[in-house]
Amino acid sequence: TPAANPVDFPTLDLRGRQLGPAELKAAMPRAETTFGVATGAVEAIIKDVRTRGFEALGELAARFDGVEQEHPRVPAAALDQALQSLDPAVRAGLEESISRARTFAAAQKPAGAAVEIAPGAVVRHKWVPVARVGLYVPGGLAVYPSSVVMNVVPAQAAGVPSLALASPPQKEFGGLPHPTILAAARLLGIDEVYAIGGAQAVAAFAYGIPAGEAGPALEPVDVVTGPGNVYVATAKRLVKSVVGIDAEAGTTEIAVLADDSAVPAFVAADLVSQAEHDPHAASVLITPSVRLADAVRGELAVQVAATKHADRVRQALAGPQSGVILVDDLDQGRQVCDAYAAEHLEIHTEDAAGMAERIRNAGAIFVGDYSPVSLGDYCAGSNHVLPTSGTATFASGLNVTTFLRAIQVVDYSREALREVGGHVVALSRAEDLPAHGNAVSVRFS
Ligand code: HSO
Ligand code: ZN
Repeated sequence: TPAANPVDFPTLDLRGRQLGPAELKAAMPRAETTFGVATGAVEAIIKDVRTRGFEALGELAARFDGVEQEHPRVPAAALDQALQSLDPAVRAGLEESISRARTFAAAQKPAGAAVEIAPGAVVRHKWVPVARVGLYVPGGLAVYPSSVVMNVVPAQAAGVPSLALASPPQKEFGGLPHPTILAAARLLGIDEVYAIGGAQAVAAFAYGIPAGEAGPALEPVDVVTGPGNVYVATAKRLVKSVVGIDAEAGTTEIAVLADDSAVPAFVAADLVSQAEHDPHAASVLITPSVRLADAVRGELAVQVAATKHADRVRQALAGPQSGVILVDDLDQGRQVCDAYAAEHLEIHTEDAAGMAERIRNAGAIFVGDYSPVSLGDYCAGSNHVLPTSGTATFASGLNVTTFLRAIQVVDYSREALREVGGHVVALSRAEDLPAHGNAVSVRFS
């Protein structure tokens, strides 16, 4: 093969620098966030949907999606049709993805803590699913039926009884959402699907739309999940005092911690795979080995030249959010991983499993040569909706508990209350809330 053009993939050299956790965090390669730019426009859309319901949705569909629409509900026949027309190989892939995700989700249901704190004094957690979830699925360039699977499976495993899906109307599909999205919904047993785009879908889910001339009501939901552009993210942020939202999904990112035992072709392929999503995607290699870094660069040159979305990948790899971070040793490498808190962290080191145990911050960890991120994107059984932009320091990926609430149940007998009552009275006095203490004493006087 002719020598491919080298790929621009910047280096950050941390060798010999003793940086504390906060300094390390500040040194990490990150894209600037565009925050707040859409707030005004999105506020107007939410207000419009709240006050004018289906009429507003129709106008927004005409304005943003170029389609005529009276009522956004997708007919059941369109869902059936989409599944029938689905490529059999894609259907088989989705079925495998669903089955593996369901197996892991079923095992996630919390057992529920129940403790007899003292004789007759029982406190427990009662886990209850939310009643209704609205899932937004983007349209346009990124049509991700896999994301439908990842959002729906944990909600269903949690026992959520009502699930609705919204995705933008597409002109080329007669005003319906993309057929692959409809097919995925149908495969998962979802029959309530709407052709509504972006911020207006989030607004409709959050506040609901009463029945009217256009047709039946769209009932409000308790939780809105799903990825989307800056408008969707802004809408979710604006409605989150009314409904629960999943963590805001930023642009995808992969970090790879590797030593000389890594296979450069595998590492390069995985960096390219996530860079393919978006020119702003982040691909980061953390290694103490200059030799490995050079070998991965060589592989990138060859692989990027041959990949379909080479322009996008080149931009992502060259961006300020991507590059090689050179470290003194694997221990500093581990500290860098924790400072970066990647959405996806791959570990290609001699003792990959041991290293994975020591990592504290990551959305998901992929252990060893044969657990690439793209496996997790589709068919590992894990979830691909994961915290980005360093939010893995406090947030988790989508899972069954996202859709559950832990209600604390307190059940004391007369004797158990009497035994602890004096302490309640004393504490209530200390807080100058004597009626609190009285609510106990009154039961024994
Ligand atoms: N890597 C993306 C998910 C995805 N990949 C969907 C392919 N399709 C964010 O985790
Ligand atoms: Zn991906």
